[in-house]
Order: sequence, then structure tokens, then C-alpha cells
Amino acid sequence: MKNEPTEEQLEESAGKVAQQIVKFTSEMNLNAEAFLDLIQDSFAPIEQFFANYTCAIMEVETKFKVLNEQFSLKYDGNPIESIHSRVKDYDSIIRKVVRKKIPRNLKSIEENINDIAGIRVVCSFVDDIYRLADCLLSQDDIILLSKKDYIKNPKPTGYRSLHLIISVPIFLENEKKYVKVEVQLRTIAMDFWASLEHKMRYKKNISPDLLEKLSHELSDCAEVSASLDSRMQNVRNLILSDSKQ
Ligand code: 0O2
Repeated sequence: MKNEPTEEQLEESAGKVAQQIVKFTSEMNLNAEAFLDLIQDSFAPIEQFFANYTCAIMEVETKFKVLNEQFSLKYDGNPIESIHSRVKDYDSIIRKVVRKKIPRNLKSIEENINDIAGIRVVCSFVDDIYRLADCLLSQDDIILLSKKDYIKNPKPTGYRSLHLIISVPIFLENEKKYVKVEVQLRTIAMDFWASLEHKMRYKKNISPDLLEKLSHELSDCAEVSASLDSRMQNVRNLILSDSKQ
């Protein structure tokens, strides 16, 4: 484990940064106020960058909430159990930039990273996932950029979900801007599996042997949970067809 820096080391680093700032401001002939303005101006595009994704999440979340309300009138109950959203944090973006060897500027990050805005929609039944996805994609302001169906084609790990990368317009003070959002749609059972698997994958100090065994076990659990989804869907279909008679 990396050692935490001591108080003295932190003080020494802070001193060095302060010296650099003094050197920079005197070379550029900046007073303190001009320096603070410069910092603020440099952060403004980054703040706007993150704000755009927050707005896009609000747009898409509202669309799902409207669909949920509408479906509950037409069908039996609400199709959406929960919605979780997040804007990827700065550190995770930087890690992805390094891993994918993406040029380090905002334009390239915007173009190459698709999951800065992420929304996870957890549904009761598999049918609801496809119905909601179809309704969302039929809206005329939504552009579908890519679709990965890990329900029909699960990942080797056993992971199941429907992934959509969409582009959605947000209306800012003086412009309309399209922003990318990753939507993951899954059932409660798929979410249960993915959440636990995600937690365990990041557990450290697991021996390669145990890891191999666990990945088989987890993939098996995913099969069991998919079969549960399919049985619950059948039960629901029987109830629906009975109530139509
Ligand atoms: P986090 O912390 O959830 O955001 P990408 O790496 O995203 O550019 P790719 O391969 O197109 O490229 O992405 P993919 O595989 O379609 O989707 C990635 C996301 O799906 C992951 O995000 C996870 O949220 C989820 N996911 C994919 N495979 C698995 C899996 O085997 N187990 C679990 N638990 N989740 C999975 P991140 O960025 O990895 O993580």
C-alpha cells in the first residue's frame, strides 16, 4: 500500500506550488485579482462540460419518469422499479482517457467517452425493458448512437443488460447542444447480480485459482437469475392473458 504523505511533506509540496505561482504571476505581470480571474476562466469550460452532462441526465430521467407514469395507466403497475444516474467523476474519466489513449482535451473526451452521463433503469420484467427502450428511441429528439443487447447476448462473465448510447438535445442560454448519455436497462435480478459481481471483482488479494472458480460460480448464478426472470415473465404473461378473458 502507498504510504500517506506526512504533514511535513505536504507543507513542503504546498510551499513549492506557492513558489511556482509567485514565479508565474510575476513573469506574467499578474496581480492577485487577475490571477484568480485567470483560474476562474480556466475552470469555466470544465464546469460547463460537466453541467452539460448533468442537464442531459435530467432530460432523459424525465423521459423515463413520464413513460413510467404513462405505462402505469395502460398496463398493470409501474414498469420501472428505480432509476439511478451519475455523471462520471473526474478521476474515472482520466483513468479511461489513459487506458484508451485518448487525447487529453475536452473535445476529444466528449467524442470518445460515451458513459460520462450514465442512467441505469431497473425494471420489473424483461418485456418492460424492450418496451421502454422502444418508446424512448421512437421520440423524435433522441438519436441512437449504439445499442448492445447483453440480454440476448450475455457477456462471458454472465452480465446481462440492454445498453443504449443516445444523443439528447439540451437547451442552453444561447444554443441547443446534443449530449451523449449511456442508458443501461436491466431487471431487478440482473441488477442484483451485476451489483454483487461488481463489488467482488474489485476485491483485492484473490488468488488466480479462486478467481477462476468464482468466475464460473458467478456465471452460473447469472444463469439461475436469468431463468428466474424468465419464469417471472411467464407468470406475468399468464396473469395478463387471464385478466383479458
Ligand atoms: P462503471 O463503474 O459501472 O461505470 P467502455 O469501456 O464503457 O468504453 P464498452 O466495452 O463498450 O466500453 O462498454 P460495455 O461493456 O458495453 O459497458 C460497460 C459498462 O457496463 C461497465 O461500466 C459496467 O457498468 C457494465 N458492465 C459491463 N460488463 C460488466 C460485467 O461483466 N459485470 C458488471 N458488474 N458490469 C458490467 P464500467 O465503466 O466498467 O464501470
